[in-house]
Amino acid sequence: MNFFWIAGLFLLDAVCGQEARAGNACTVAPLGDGYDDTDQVLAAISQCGRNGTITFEEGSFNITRKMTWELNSAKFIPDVEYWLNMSNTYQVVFIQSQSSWFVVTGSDFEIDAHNTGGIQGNGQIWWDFFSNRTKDDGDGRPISLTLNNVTRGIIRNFRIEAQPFWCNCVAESQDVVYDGMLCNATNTNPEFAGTNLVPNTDGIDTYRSDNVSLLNWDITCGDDCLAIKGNTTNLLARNITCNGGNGIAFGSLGQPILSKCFMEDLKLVRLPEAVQPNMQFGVYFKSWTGEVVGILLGFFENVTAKNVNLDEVSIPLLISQTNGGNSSETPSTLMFSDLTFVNWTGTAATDEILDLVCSPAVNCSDITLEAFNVTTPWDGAPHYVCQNVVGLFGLEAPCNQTGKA
Ligand SMILES: *[C@@H]1O[C@H](CO)[C@@H](O)[C@H](O)[C@H]1NC(C)=O
Ligand SMILES: *[C@@H]1O[C@H](CO)[C@@H](O)[C@H](O)[C@H]1NC(C)=O
Ligand SMILES: *[C@@H]1O[C@H](CO)[C@@H](O)[C@H](O)[C@H]1NC(C)=O
Ligand SMILES: *[C@@H]1O[C@H](CO)[C@@H](O)[C@H](O)[C@H]1NC(C)=O
Ligand SMILES: *[C@@H]1O[C@H](CO)[C@@H](O)[C@H](O)[C@H]1NC(C)=O
Ligand SMILES: *[C@@H]1O[C@H](CO)[C@@H](O)[C@H](O)[C@H]1NC(C)=O
Ligand SMILES: *[C@@H]1O[C@H](CO)[C@@H](O)[C@H](O)[C@H]1NC(C)=O
Ligand SMILES: *[C@@H]1O[C@H](CO)[C@@H](O)[C@H](O)[C@H]1NC(C)=O
Ligand SMILES: *[C@@H]1O[C@H](CO)[C@@H](O)[C@H](O)[C@H]1NC(C)=O
Ligand SMILES: *[C@@H]1O[C@H](CO)[C@@H](O)[C@H](O)[C@H]1NC(C)=O
Ligand SMILES: *[C@@H]1O[C@H](CO)[C@@H](O)[C@H](O)[C@H]1NC(C)=O
Ligand SMILES: *[C@H]1O[C@@H](CO)[C@H](O)[C@@H](O)[C@@H]1NC(C)=O
Repeated sequence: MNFFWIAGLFLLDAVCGQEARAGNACTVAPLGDGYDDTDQVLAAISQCGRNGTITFEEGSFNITRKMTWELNSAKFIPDVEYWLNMSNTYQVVFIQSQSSWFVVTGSDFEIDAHNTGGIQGNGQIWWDFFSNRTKDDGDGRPISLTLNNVTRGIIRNFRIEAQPFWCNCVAESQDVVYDGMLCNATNTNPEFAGTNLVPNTDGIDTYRSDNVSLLNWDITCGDDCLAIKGNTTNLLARNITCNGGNGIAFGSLGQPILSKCFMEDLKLVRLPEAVQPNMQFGVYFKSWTGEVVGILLGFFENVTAKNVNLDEVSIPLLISQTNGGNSSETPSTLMFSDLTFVNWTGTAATDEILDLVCSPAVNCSDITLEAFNVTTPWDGAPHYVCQNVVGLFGLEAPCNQTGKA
């Protein structure tokens, strides 16, 4: 059974639920500007919320008071072709023109799914469908839950099963708390065992948002567990488990500013090879070369990652200022400074523990390691790459000038 309740005054933009499978079917269409949709949504939930299907037609629902949603409706069978048609999803997220299924916007609300409700993304159908197709940003695969233009919103104990694409996105928002979030993109089709069938299933992408807290997250995915993108400031992430994927990413195209990100109690867990072969990075920072995007004026500063436990992570800590480019291109001018990594334990899957490849154009400055004790396989000597770093504190052994690759 799926429950969630919503309090406060906000607009719910929903595109969801086709095809009734059993029981009653209700369809709710937004009444339109100036009207209140709360009564009709509650009526549909009481009529069709058990063993039924509620279809929210495209549009904005004006929910003006606290309500309880009791839903079994998440069991719709997605028609991939239908959802790929951009007319059937929202394009509110400006990063790379992504599509969204549910968009929540507004202020002073709380959505509590009590760990039983949320979104069934039916990802397997999508992953299989895209297994032999090109996957591009903005190709229409929907973000499961999008918060856009939110002020003071709380999402609590929410579950998103089998996200086809990004699980969450928060954009253009401030003072948002996510407390309790589960996302699980796990391939179960034996045909694709041992491959990463689930790329782009990021736990969350944050964009142009201030004061977002991510608390108590459990993410299984084949891509970035958290992707902190352009103009995210004052981010707090605490008690985050990332199962498989690429780890925690900082980086974006454009002229991004990322500042004051504090993360603690992070766990990166490698899954069995047949389920998900990637557990690529612990925390990584990427920027693009100057030539690709023109002159970059952004900076990443004051990022802390504390109490990080790694389980066979390929490269625990990486800064790459040539992501997607090649060495003949203009170096990136994105500046990294004041990065602190405290109390890192556990194991790496290679001896490349630290790989800081900073741009010769601007250098990285003030990188501090404290109680940074990640062990290499077979206890081999760790390999530390540090290029163009000014002010590196706390590294026990001298740097190796270049990587081994
Ligand atoms: C929402 O409903 C209220 C009445 O409860 C109305 O005053 C308001 O204009 C409606 N808002 C929108 C955006 O339709
Ligand atoms: C849903 O239907 C199934 C079988 O038709 C029944 O066993 C079950 O009790 C129903 N659940 C609810 C919540 O009504
Ligand atoms: C997409 O959906 C719109 C609106 O339902 C429809 O008019 C259009 O023909 C669809 N496009 C395709 C390629 O199916
Ligand atoms: C992809 O695979 C499906 C069957 O799994 C097949 O029907 C389809 O033609 C293939 N598409 C391409 C572009 O190869
Ligand atoms: C964001 O929401 C506020 C109300 O909370 C509204 O006034 C504003 O127009 C919205 N901005 C956009 C870009 O939709
Ligand atoms: C994720 O889904 C897979 C496949 O359905 C399941 O085996 C696994 O237990 C799930 N993980 C979590 C944390 O729910
Ligand atoms: C950490 O988050 C998980 C959910 O992902 C939760 O089960 C656990 O209780 C949390 N731990 C603490 C110390 O709050
Ligand atoms: C980030 O903010 C800066 C300064 O306000 C602005 O110049 C830049 O365009 C913004 N970048 C993005 C990606 O929003
Ligand atoms: C760095 O960020 C933390 C919050 O994570 C904040 O308390 C501290 O004041 C910031 N330091 C600077 C120099 O801005
Ligand atoms: C270091 O982090 C681990 C979790 O990864 C935690 O159990 C331990 O208490 C932390 N140590 C200190 C000194 O904070
Ligand atoms: C580093 O971790 C290893 C394995 O957990 C442990 O044996 C060693 O004592 C630790 N070293 C320090 C300096 O804490
Ligand atoms: C860095 O690499 C390790 C393992 O590859 C070596 O054991 C170190 O000797 C080397 N250190 C330097 C300063 O080059």
